[in-house]
Amino acid sequence: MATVGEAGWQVLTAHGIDTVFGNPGSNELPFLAAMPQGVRYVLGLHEGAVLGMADGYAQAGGGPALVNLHAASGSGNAMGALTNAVYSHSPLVLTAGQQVRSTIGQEVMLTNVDAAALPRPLVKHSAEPASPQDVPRALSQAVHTALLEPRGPVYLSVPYDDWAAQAGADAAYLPSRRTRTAAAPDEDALTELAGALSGAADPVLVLGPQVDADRANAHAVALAESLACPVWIAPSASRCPFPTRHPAFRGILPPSVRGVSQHLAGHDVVLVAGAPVFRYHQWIPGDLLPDGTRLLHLTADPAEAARAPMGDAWVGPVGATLAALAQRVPDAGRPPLPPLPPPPVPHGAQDHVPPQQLAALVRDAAPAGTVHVCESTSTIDDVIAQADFTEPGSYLFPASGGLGFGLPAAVGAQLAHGWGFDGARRVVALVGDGSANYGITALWTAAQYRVPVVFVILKNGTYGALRGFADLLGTGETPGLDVPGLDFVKISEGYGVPAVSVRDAAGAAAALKEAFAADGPRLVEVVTAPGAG
Ligand code: TPP
Repeated sequence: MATVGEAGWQVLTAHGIDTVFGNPGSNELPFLAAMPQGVRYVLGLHEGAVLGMADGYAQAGGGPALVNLHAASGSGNAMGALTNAVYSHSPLVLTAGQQVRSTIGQEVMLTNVDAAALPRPLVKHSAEPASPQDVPRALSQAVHTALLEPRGPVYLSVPYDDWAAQAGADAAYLPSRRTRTAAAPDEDALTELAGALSGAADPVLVLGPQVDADRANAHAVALAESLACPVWIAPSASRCPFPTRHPAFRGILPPSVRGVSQHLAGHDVVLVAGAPVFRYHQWIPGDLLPDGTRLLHLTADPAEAARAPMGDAWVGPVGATLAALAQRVPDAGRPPLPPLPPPPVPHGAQDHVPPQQLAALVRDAAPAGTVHVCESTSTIDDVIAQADFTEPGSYLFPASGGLGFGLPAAVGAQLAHGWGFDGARRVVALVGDGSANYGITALWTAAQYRVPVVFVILKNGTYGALRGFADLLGTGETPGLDVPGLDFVKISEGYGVPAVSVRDAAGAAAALKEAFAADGPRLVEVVTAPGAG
């Protein structure tokens, strides 16, 4: 007869789970002791980094990622990073160790009091099984729930004495179970959407992260070419759903009501696919839509459909629906859009490299298909303007805006891409000198597991995005806006990642070339504003 630990791990490995991202405590040791051969444990030194790594791993690899956290305190540390995983629809299975079942009521040390309630507003499902024998089934439920559309993180708290208990015979049914969401688009939806798009005089596509997650970028291109229409990325983009050098590509919509509305003016039909309507960020009020514009919304997430303030929504598989629309919508007979002129690359002085110039240098130094994990909050438009993304999965950004994603997610993404071995994709992290501090311990994991991420720190000495907000809100000079005195070379070397600091374009180009040629992680600190070094 199997133990609960053996039966539980059989469920996990049956779903292809071969990696645990974790930071352990006493409550978790029995679970880890039952870990079968062939499963690798990736240690993160802080739970925010643990979760960010798992998020990057799941987004880059497309499968579920298992996270193991220490009771309430470890779960709490992971909570900020969890907000990103919710909005990136990452199928994360979070497990947390609980104290011995018979002692939970006494609230002995390290009891996770009311454990299932702890992450509840964020996760799709949260539970603590009512008996040891229910643990394998609860794990199975957790994995299926995380993977069923709309995907998302789930949480399971397990008392640590459960793992050694005898499993029930029923557990044998679990490993081979499969659950599926309907993969075919709805015929009525296709007819309506195709009719509205082909009948439009001046349509526009607004694409979101789900298009990229579904690897439907090429279908979006085909549809845009049939319609001869411009394509925008939805505001606050966490992925890039369209090739950035395609003539139809227009960039990211600004994250405000008025900004979106102004950019959509003149279009009679807008199809928003695979994004919420909309992830506004800056409060600049205005009309939700321009006069005479009809908004059609295609999403896999019923909650996204329901909470939108305008438009008609269809809930269904985003990638498959775009593929079918691309087949069904006839060529509009309009001339193709002329491409936008390539953006000029600003040149810095001897003492700094402007972000857009740095983005161009990274583009030129990175091997084709490199995944860009970006968390330099005031320079996203610069990166997108210079980028030459052709493949799905080329770009990741924290989906809820919670900082601490960039460095860890880059490590997780590189692990999903097989350490970059044998021609597998490389990963570069473009992270601000403010953002880097929230997930800095990921450098240690990169060093210890020799994960060859190129970490680029954009050093401007300030929280640039907040300075932008201070201008917008008219709040002037508030406290807490600058981050002077950080030496990322020393910090990086302290965690075991070789690093250099550069302040001119030639130095940056040389350092990037060397970093991409290395067989382990490298960090390049680049001064991006005058006086920041
Ligand atoms: N804390 C968390 C966990 N998430 C946040 N989004 C913030 C604080 C608020 N915040 C948003 S942008 C930002 C801060 C602190 C500044 C980031 O600065 P940096 O990484 O240097 O990039 P820059 O804006 O200068 O380009």
